[in-house]
Order: sequence, then structure tokens, then C-alpha cells
Amino acid sequence: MRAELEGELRALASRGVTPGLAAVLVGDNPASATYVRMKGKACEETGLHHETVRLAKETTQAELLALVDRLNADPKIHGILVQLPLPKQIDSQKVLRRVAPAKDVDGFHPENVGKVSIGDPTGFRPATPFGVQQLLVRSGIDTTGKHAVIVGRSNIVGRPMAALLLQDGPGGNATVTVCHSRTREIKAVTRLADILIVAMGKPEFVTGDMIKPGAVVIDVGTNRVDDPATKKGYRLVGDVKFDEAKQVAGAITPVPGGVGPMTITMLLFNTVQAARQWAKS
Ligand code: L34
Repeated sequence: MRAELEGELRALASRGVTPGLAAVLVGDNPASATYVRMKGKACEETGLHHETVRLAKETTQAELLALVDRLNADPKIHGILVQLPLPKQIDSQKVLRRVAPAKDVDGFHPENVGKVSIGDPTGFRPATPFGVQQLLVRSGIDTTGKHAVIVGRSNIVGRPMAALLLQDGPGGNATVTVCHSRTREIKAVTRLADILIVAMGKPEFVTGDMIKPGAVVIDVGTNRVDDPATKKGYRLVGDVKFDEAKQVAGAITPVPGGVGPMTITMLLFNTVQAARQWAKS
């Protein structure tokens, strides 16, 4: 998919435009630092301009808002992302609303949430659910009329995932159920899924008996669990108990190497979309 961007990058370059992404990392959450580093590397490999701004964990909300204002006004930057989670002295919603909607490549600004909800293609689709949808489409898994069950209702994954699967078009037209922490008899619901998308952030929550035989299982979880036997002191596990689930599922994504790399790729697509829309306007 990254190679597919080459043609459009050449076309933009011929008009003097190099798509630019600014990533903002506040504090020293090690997982966030890893993801932001991977995003910068992906930009370099693909030929996008990128800048990472690192701010101390004591950064005030006013300082972060001032940085967003500066990036909103920077003509080299077409996409801005503020890596979540933010330290607790900062109101995330306030920051996400400050990002200019035209540069909001995470798709977290209410204007883009609304556009995605009504199927307006100028809206930015949040990278993780967008990546899940592309995984399905490009694996030849037709979602039309299928029962998709999403576990998790976060603004980053669960809710926008439901919006994408409901759309009328490729990777859409599904019948969608969203489960969450208050859902009763969750196993009875997950077992109805033709496509089960798990994004709750609980290591190995979904066991084999929660999956309908032959179902497609997409594991969005990336949990670091302590493991002194490894060099880094932790290992990555998904929200799905993979070894059990793969015996039952018709298809399944691994962690790592599944949804994570797709998230980064779709962020590149969104940044190119932002530059394209900017060049047209
Ligand atoms: N603003 N905050 C904002 N935008 C986002 O899109 C994110 N997210 C989530 C957390 N906060 C965010 C990400 O970037 C999660 N996320 C993300 C991105 C990439 C990967 C995982 C989560 C990824 O590539 N994971 C690798 C393993 C990386 C490792 O070794 O730790 C994988 O193969 O799954």
C-alpha cells in the first residue's frame, strides 16, 4: 500500500508539494515514543516530509495549544497528530479541537468525526479503523451483509470502526454491533460475529470459545506485558488469545505485525490526502 503512494507523491512533487507530517509527543510514555518513531521512519521511507516535536511531561495546556497554532500556520505541514494519551494536566479534547480540521490526519476533530459519520470523503478516517477496513478489503473479505461485532467503544477505534463498517461501499455495508464494558453476556454476542474486531486494551481477553468457527478475527490490541525472560523486559500481546483463537477462526491478524503497521500506513495515506486537498484549495 505504501508503494501505491508513489504515483501521487510524484504528481504532487511536480507541482512543488511534498506532503508534510508533524507528530507531537508529550512526555515519555515508552509505547508512544515507539509509535511516533515508527511514524517518522515510515515518512522517511515513503518520501514524506516529517517533523517530530517532543515536549516535556510537565508541558502546560497553553504551551501545547500554542504549538498546535504554530503547526496549523506552517505551510510545510499538511498533517498534524498529537500522540495520545496526553499527561493528565492537559484536556485532550481541547487540544484535538484546536488542530485545524484540514490538517487533522488522525480524524479526531469533531468536524472530521462528523464527515466520516455521514460518509463525506473529504473527512479523515482515523488510521487504525481505516487500516482494519483496508486489511479486510485487500484480503478479499467481503463485509456486505456480514455481522461485524466490535469490542470496545473508544473514540480512536471502536466508534469510528462502526461508522466505517456501516458505510455504503467497499469495506462497508455490514451489520454492526458494538460491545463494551457494560455489555451483558458478551460471549453470546461475540459468538454471533462473522467479523470480530477487538479493541478494548485487555491482554488476551478474547478466548477461543468466544469465536464462531470460521469467523474473521481482527486483533487491535497492542499490550505490553512484563516478561523478564525477554531482552526488553516485556512482550507484546493482543486482546485475543492468539493460539486458541487461530484454531477456531477462519482468518486472524497477529500482534505484532497485524493492525499496527496498517495504522502507520493509513496515516501516510491521510497525510497525502491532506496535501492533495490543500493543493486543490
Ligand atoms: N493521536 N494517538 C494518536 N493517533 C494514533 O493513531 C494513536 N495510536 C494508538 C495510540 N495513540 C495514538 C497509534 O498510533 C495506537 N497506535 C499504534 C500505532 C502503531 C503500532 C501500534 C499502535 C504498531 O505499529 N505496533 C507494532 C509493534 C510496535 C512495538 O514493537 O511496540 C505492531 O506490529 O503491532
